[in-house]
Amino acid sequence: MRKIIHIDADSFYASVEIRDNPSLRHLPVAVGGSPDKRGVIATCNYNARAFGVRSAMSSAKAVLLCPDLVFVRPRFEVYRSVSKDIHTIFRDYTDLIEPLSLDEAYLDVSECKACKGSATLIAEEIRARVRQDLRLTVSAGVAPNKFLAKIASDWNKPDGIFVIRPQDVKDFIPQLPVRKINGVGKVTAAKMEALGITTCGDLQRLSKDDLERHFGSYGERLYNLSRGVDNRPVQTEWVRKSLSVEHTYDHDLQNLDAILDSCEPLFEELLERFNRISDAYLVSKRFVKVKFADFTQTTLEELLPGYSGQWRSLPDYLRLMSAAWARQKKPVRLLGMGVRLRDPKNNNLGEQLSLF
Ligand code: DCP
Ligand code: MG
Repeated sequence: MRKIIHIDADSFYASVEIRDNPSLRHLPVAVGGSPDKRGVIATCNYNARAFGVRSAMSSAKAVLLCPDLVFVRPRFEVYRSVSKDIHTIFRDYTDLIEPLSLDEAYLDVSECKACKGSATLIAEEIRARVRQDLRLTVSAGVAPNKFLAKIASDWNKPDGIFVIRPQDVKDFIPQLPVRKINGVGKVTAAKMEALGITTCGDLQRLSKDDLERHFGSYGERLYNLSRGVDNRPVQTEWVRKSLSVEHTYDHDLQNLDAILDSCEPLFEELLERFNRISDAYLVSKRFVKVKFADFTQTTLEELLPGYSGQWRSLPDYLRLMSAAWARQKKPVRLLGMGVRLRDPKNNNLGEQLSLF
């Protein structure tokens, strides 16, 4: 069973603007183009939403709904930089992060050991840290999959959290309106309503065949979602830049022989780890790391000019390790070895780089 958190910042652009200009705090605020220049609203704070102002609305219509609306020009560089700061907090809990936009992301925290592994406490901690460090609020949804986590983050918005535990899914899902399902827009919702379907519970009464007859290739997905089933993985855009293994020894290794003897198990472990990552990665360099007993350390790496499989050579690692050790010739507390990787997306795209 996975533990997924969906995080979505509250009225993101507007909250950043109000944070940086507190005199706006109690006013209805919209970020976007001004009404006299046929501008559009990117977002607005909840105060403005009470008047019916919404994202993507024309600014002209927004001032009709809310005559006192304060317009602020967007500062995208600032939002991008805040987004990076939020992701830095995320990365203290997991590397499995799928950004959906600047202010929204899925986190797979199934393997996270923080907060005794409680996804709910992790989500609360992330919310608290964003509030303290960045003076912004984010809402969180915690659930066993992406579909439910996203619904959950919206449930108690703004500045809220909602948790759907695996055992809660069966009771939660039947009452859920179909329009909460990602992919069910106005047209599909109307079609469903004509069939007497307004909730996931109604959908559950249709067979897979019925759903496919009415909704085509989307039918099977509806069958699963209406039961709270969603196996899509959290897909990171994160690219591994290196892979390495290291070991700290109980007793310092006193001489080169002891060091070289310790290399083979490390090399085996490196091969094993390498075989577990995507085979799209190519190796550009091999490297070794030596930490001496006095905690000084050195790394030595070498470029692999030929085909990338040639990094798999224990004698070459031994040669590199000897050279690294020879820099100080002292007892050693830690040895490491690894490879630097090429971005799999750029393997055949050398020319594309020149475009930038
Ligand atoms: N955005 C935009 N145009 C839209 C929708 C959004 O420019 N049509 C921008 C402004 C938002 C940001 O993207 O601040 C994030 O979008 P959200 O849908 O998450 O909206 P908010 O964060 O503003 O509000 P909420 O509290 O509902 O998440
Ligand atoms: Mg948001």
